[in-house]
Amino acid sequence: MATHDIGLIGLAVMGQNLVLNMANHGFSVAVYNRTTQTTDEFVGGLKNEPQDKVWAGTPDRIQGYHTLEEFVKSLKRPRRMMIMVKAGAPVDAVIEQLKPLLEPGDIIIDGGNSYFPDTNRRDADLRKAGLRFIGTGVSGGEEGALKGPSIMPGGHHDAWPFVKDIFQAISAKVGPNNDIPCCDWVGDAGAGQYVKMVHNGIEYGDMQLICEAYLILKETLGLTNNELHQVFKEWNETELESYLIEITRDIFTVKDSLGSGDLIDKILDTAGQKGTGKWMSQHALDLGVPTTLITEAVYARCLSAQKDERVRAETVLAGPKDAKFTGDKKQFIEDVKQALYASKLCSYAQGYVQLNAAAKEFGWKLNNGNIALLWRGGCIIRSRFLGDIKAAFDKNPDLENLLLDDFFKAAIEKAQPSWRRVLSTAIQLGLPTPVFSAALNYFDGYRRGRLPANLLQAQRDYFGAHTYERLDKNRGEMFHTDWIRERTL
Ligand code: NBP
Repeated sequence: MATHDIGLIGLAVMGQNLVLNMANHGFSVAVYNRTTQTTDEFVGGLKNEPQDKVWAGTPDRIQGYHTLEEFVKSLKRPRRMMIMVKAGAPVDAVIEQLKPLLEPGDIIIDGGNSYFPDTNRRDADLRKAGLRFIGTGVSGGEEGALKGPSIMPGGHHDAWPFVKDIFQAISAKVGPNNDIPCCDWVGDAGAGQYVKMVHNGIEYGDMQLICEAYLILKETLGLTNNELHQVFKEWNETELESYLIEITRDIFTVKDSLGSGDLIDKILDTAGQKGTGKWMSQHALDLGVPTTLITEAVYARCLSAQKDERVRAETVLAGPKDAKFTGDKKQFIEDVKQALYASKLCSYAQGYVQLNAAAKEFGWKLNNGNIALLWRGGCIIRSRFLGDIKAAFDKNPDLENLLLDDFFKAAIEKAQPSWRRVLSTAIQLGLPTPVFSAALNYFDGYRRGRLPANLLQAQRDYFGAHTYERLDKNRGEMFHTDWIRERTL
């Protein structure tokens, strides 16, 4: 008998926690996993879960199935089923198994970290088969999945009314009454996955900026971990208040359980990258938009991964000798805070520029203010700052660049002297600040009506007859010069 509100396929950590979240909100859920033992262990173990994880009565709302046929038959119509398996080929494999079991109008939701061109393709294929597909970003890791993630759905718009109640019920909530869901419709086809990719890219940028602030404070002022804890604690009570600043504050307090001292000082300084930051940078290049911070953040991870080579290089290559910071310590900490804020603003400005370019490319209608709201809670980049971004887009939905909003324009003007002092100091001391620098370079480039690309065009025309446009003629009117013949010296 068709009894379940929704079905979920893929019972690894994300799937299990989403199921519990749905059941905790009163929805009845059918579950299926390729390895049936996982289904049995999950469903069988529910009665023994601690009460803070599973509310009383929840287990009765979750039922396991060993075959997809039984699973599909158990769902109310139109059938709603969410796939939470490993991104890539496994998602296609599950869709292919489901297709013959479904009826027109049924809804397949992919909640994994899928690459947006795959979501575009699946949306188009499933439309042809009469099915409705949703590709949704889910952010917040395992804890978010259980207690309230940020959810960014896109795909077949007709499917949205059928999943809206469930998604908005299980999502994180923000606002004075904690009742505004961090979940709303994003746009057609792969728009939801695209927004999730941009979220992850921004996360890369935010994390690297914090790491650079840490390096500058540690190397310039010699702050101890205790002092760093204090600095981040204070910053978290300002406009920088965010999940990432909060966890950074806490990290400096953790002792090494395997030895003496603080754990942070024992951690190997190499970072990996799973792909979403890279995807965003790759697509920025395809679109021809300068998403420089996030790309530098990806490169910073790549350089960090070259540990052995860096250790060898350290013995060969020297930085500035005897360079020392001599300024005011308190002022410098404030300068770093301002630099971090201004750089972060550039990162979000770039992220939105890329989102708008992608929307234009794919014909998506995105609501930028709503996207800021989706990220306001539940996800890794949640912050007070996103409320200001929402306000900026609410004031002007067609805002070309966040840097042009009055509130942010004033903020960056205020931060500018500090931002420049911090970077000058870092350069003089030889400290690597790829993302802080990329931010300031973007700002300095974006705010100039004239860049040196006139010389670039002359060079291209010189060696390749690529032609150029002139300042004093109509755009699109092309000129070529025989530079060798015209040389005057
Ligand atoms: P995993 O990404 O580790 O995937 C494991 C699940 O995929 C298992 O249920 C496994 O079934 C199933 N699976 C595989 Br692998 N190949 C399959 C196939 N060919 N057919 C059917 N099922 C298959 O799980 P996860 O960490 O829970 O993540 C799920 C999705 O959510 C991923 O796309 C991930 O990127 C995304 N995500 C994860 C997080 C996080 O914090 N972990 C956060 C946000 C998003 P089996 O048990 O039979 O092997």
